[in-house]
Amino acid sequence: MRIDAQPFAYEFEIAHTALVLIDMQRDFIEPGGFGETLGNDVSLLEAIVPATRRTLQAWRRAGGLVVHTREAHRPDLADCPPAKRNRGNPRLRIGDAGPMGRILVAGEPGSQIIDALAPIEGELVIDKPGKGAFYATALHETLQQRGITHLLFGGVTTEVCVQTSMREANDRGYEGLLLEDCTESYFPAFKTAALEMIRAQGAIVGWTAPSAALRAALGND
Ligand code: C5J
Repeated sequence: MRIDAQPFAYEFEIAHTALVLIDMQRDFIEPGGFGETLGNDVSLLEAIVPATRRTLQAWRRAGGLVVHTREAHRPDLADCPPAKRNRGNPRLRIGDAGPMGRILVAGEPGSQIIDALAPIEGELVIDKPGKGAFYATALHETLQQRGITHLLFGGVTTEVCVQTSMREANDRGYEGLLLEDCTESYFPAFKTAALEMIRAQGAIVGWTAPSAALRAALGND
């Protein structure tokens, strides 16, 4: 299959490709979670939900593997370095009790994937303690076991967890493409810059394309 992408066409086979949705969890997208405690306007991120849902549904119909990640720490915070917990001056820190339970802690309401994109049976859900999806997780081994070589990325935030995960994937030999309207930042200028960085220099990190280009290739929208 071939997608019109930047900086040039992206080719993939569904059987060897996974859709990876990064951290589409309540803590980032809904008021009262981690994103808002850092002082961000979370409504910006909600805007990508319809396109992401439509793309997820098309990918499911095509029979492709889906991976959902969540930035979530163990309840005892043993996997949260003090440098991460103590940095800055947020209203609530990781592990503190907020309106959606303990901030960025696995199993709390805030760590759940939003209802519109909730995982279904057979999809992988990876809790990650870092920004990158490959750090301190079994994601690489799991993808290798399934013969996955290509990754289609969406999720939040573009320049933090999404870009970090794409760079980690690139270093591990995956061919990655970021779905432009299925990712967002609290800072629109950072999203624009991240997309440009990813595809610059002949796709130095990977490709970018609108999700409609993927759905057109799948032909099942
Ligand atoms: C952040 C993320 N922004 N999922 N996490 O802290 O991008």
